[in-house]
Amino acid sequence: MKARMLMLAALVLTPTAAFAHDETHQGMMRGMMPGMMHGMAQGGHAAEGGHAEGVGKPGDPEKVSRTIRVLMSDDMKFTPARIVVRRGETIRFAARNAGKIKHEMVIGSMEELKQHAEMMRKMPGMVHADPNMVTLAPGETGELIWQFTKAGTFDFACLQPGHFEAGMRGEVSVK
Ligand SMILES: [Cu+2]
Repeated sequence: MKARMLMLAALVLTPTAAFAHDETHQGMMRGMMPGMMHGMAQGGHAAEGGHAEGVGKPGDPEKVSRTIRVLMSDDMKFTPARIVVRRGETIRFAARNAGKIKHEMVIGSMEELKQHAEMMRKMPGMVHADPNMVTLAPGETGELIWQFTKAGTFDFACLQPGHFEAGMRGEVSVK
């Protein structure tokens, strides 16, 4: 009971985290975590904002400031795992999956990523696709264009089941 109260408190304190997910996610959350949905509904967050809104917003491909290459590997690592950008920059993350299993890069707050990872762990077959993420098959390349509008330290992670827990995550410092 105490743990659940803490979770609700965290949700209320992070209004932009994970509340505006697509129908599939919300449907599952409704079924799986009625207490959480209740908390969200009370806060009125469900209808607000977009994905990873607290971190920035989907970038305009015509206004890319620079490209940063990111490698994903089966040892559950992103290379680089520490990225520094300036506030306002629009970054094209050119990601490559150098491994033999599926990986992805999802930008968000740590709270948001943890919740999402938990959902992915419970629903391994879940297909998800949002502007704040890129999912890559083995050997595939892809891109994610994101504008970092706020200063601070933000996170990215691979939310394939178990990968986040195995340490497949990184940080973006926005100066
Ligand atoms: Cu992965």
